[in-house]
Amino acid sequence: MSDSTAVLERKIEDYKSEEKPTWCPGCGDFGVLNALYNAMRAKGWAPEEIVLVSGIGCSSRLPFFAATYGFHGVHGRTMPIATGIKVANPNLKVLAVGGDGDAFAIGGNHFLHAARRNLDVAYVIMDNAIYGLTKGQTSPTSSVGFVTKSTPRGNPDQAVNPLELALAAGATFVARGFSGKPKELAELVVKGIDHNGFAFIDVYSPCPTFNKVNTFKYYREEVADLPKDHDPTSYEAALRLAMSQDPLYLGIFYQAPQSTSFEDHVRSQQSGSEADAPQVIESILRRFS
Ligand SMILES: Cc1ncc(C[n+]2csc(CCOP(=O)(O)OP(=O)(O)O)c2C)c(N)n1
Ligand code: SF4
Ligand SMILES: [Mg+2]
Repeated sequence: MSDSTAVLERKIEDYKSEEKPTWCPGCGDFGVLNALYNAMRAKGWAPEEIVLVSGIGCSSRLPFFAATYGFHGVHGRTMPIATGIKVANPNLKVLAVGGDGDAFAIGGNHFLHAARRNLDVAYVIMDNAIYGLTKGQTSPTSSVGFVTKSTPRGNPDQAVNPLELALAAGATFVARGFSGKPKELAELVVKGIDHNGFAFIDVYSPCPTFNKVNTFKYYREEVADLPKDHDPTSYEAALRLAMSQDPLYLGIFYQAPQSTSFEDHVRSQQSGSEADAPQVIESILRRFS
């Protein structure tokens, strides 16, 4: 466990690995990485207590750049890996990170089930509305009409709204940040970490190399903080504000007033009678005991 002395002694440098980020100059992911360093420091966590889990993508390289444990996984499989780590060792602090393609295209199914399972993990998406690593294809969050190498005549598909998706899937903490506001983003991440259950934070994180539409300038003009009187315990208000396109709101849209996480469920089964445990939980416990 981290004690308060250690918190004071820990510096941002303690969370940086020797690997320097390989992202293009001006990539939004730098701001997210800085926000994560600050959030981990604010929590006072020792780097060796933390596991950063990712899939594949430019954004999914992030664990390399932190002095924590890391698991650079398989494209779209961030959530199963994070679930396995958390169930195997609930004492570890698990943060999941990755891209919009990783989370909502190939990983879309896992995303839905992690949300409804209420896994106690904060999941930070670097949403650049494009596939960066593979050099610029349309992603699930790209707008209709968006022209890329994969949609040279314009994207025919409706964009996924990640916040609506998370709310519909039963996520108990749903927020949006912007990598151009790393201080506010770090605060959101800390609140997501403090939430007991699945904390989803979609972050506008521009890709200046392949997405010339959703730029820092674009977001600076389009974003606004959620109204001060917004009640994050209201699911209906969260959904209404998540649907707004003008402005694009930033902040905590929804936080369920009571949230029982997947891990709580596992723990209660562990402390209760084995006979009462549903088969699936029994098998998980047996595998990791
Ligand atoms: C199973 C599998 N399918 C496809 C790929 C190719 N691939 C690698 S990254 C990627 C998309 C990356 O986009 P995103 O997740 O948004 O991350 P970004 O690079 O934009 O940060 C794709 C399609 C792969 N590595 N593995
Ligand atoms: S291609 Fe885009 S997302 Fe990838 S590192 Fe470069 S700017 Fe960032
Ligand atoms: Mg992307």
